[in-house]
Amino acid sequence: MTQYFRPLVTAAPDRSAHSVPLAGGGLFFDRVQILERGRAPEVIALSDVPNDAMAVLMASRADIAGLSMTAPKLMGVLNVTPDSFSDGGKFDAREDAVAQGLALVKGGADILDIGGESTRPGASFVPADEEIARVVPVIEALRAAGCETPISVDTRKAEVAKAALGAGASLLNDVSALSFDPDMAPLAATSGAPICLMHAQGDPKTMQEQPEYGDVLLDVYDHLAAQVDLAIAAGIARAQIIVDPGIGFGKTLDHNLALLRGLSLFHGLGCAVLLGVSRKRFIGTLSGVEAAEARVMGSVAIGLEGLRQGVQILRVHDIEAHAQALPCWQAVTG
Ligand code: HH2
Repeated sequence: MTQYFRPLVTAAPDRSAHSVPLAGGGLFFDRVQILERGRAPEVIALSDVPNDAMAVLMASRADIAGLSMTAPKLMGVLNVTPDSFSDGGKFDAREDAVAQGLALVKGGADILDIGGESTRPGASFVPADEEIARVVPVIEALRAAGCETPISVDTRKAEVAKAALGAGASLLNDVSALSFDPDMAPLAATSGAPICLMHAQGDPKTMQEQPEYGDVLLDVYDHLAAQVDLAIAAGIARAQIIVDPGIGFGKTLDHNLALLRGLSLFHGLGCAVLLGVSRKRFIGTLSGVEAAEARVMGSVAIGLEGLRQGVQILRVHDIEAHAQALPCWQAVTG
């Protein structure tokens, strides 16, 4: 039976003499939880972890789009769609989108993630030409306005990704983890652009109908491991791959919570880890806050738990709240 090794992360003030850095960053671990299907988790000492697993957990992650992964980075969300679940229709006029992009950068975004197709539960498919017409002019206008922040394009389609890279984007964010468009992997390989592979079960249209897993944490991990292997086989360097458990994408509340509780497992894939919880439905369920844009405090709380488990990139809508929380959290844990 496959064994999985989840580092139990400690912040610097709590580290013991035999702790080691997690992924070459500012967090540490001195124990590991072994997970196995059908068995209760067990905590073991580092000396009992196989050398190859230790090496992956400890190795520094490469810079992504020129950004060091040794300290957390904030990715600001800019949806240029009429129907995104939290900001749909707010930025679909080009000048509003550009103003919001610049405001996100001013507010502290290290990366902008621009999307032209909503992937919220129940969302409909957007043809590539329409998606291109939404995102490309905004990327061009941001670059023309002097914005130098790395731009990621949130798309499942190679045609859109290619047009966005041509317009000045430098990262790809594929919520289908290469399973939607067979041309995405070769595009990422030839362009050399970093790519985020996000786990989703099913298509946005139907994914929340009845998501099912044997063991959600291990199933999502296995799927991402397989997609990382596929990406590497297509010529994408592991150093350019970011992994993301895909909170809310074909997951119930319990699935989301299990993934968040076990998040540090994903460092075992040897890639930077991205987390997107911002304003999501489950935060509304947990807090009783119905309006997506009012779920700021819940988003920050769960985002900080992601950072505590060593997530390198946090994808957020409310940049100012997170940009305020981050240095405070770093000061008390660093
Ligand atoms: N979540 C959304 C969209 N893209 N990409 C990654 N890597 N991780 C995520 O968690 C993620 C994502 C959904 O949020 P949003 O973009 O605000 O909504 P919509 O899909 O309705 O545009």
